[in-house]
Amino acid sequence: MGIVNVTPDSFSDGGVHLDPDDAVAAARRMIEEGAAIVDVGGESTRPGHEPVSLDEELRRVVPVLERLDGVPVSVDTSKAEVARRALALGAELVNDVTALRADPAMADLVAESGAWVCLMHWEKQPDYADVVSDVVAFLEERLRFAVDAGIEEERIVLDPGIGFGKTVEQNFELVRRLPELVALGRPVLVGFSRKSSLGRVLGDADAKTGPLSASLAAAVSAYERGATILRVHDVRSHVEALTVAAAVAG
Ligand code: HH2
Repeated sequence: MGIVNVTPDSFSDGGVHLDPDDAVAAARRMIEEGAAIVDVGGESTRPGHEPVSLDEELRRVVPVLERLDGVPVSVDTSKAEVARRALALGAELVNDVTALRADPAMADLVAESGAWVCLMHWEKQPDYADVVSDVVAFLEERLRFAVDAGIEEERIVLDPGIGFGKTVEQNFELVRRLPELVALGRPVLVGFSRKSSLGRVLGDADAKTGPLSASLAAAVSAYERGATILRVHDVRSHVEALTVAAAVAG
């Protein structure tokens, strides 16, 4: 999954794709480089981000989606109205980092549209007994909620939410013990690309991002532990690394 942030303030690529033409070109290039889908988002979720109004999020995302006809698209949003417009323009997956908790209209919209949905773990004030068990319990609960709302279980993807309210050690433990999430029986998405825990484990205690080399190692580690979707900025390098990892796995 290639990341197309149409935002001025995303943590690693803020402002890069703010112009719709640049975002569309980046998305098409990612597909050419081997991405199965591109994730288009108009609101940053990095720590301390500015909330974005509905109008502003639509203004950023809609012109991009209008020009991505025929490209497999996921929309990174927590707002049902943004998701509704994106689905009408052909998006196939709703990537909701709040796991259907921010907008009460989101679950019904996804159910009625028949789209895929990604449910991500994010506790704003975490108090983990055991981070992995707590993430598993949360995702199990959101999975049940989604199915009860009428979303087909076969259309649901789960995500541990790397970097969302977790320490460096907790982020790595989630990947180390990814099989406990995979055991829930749904595809697991991991988004470790460029995240600050990578820079921090390399020795920079104040890192805001991590380098490509570290992103590749995290993606391959997650793949080897059962992740099926890797959300990444640098598509070509990840496709190459994962192709080799897959060849080794046989
Ligand atoms: N991470 C980010 C945003 N959306 N969605 C899912 N499902 N999983 C993730 O790990 C995830 C996500 C944050 O990364 P990025 O999009 O690069 O930055 P920002 O939120 O600052 O736009």
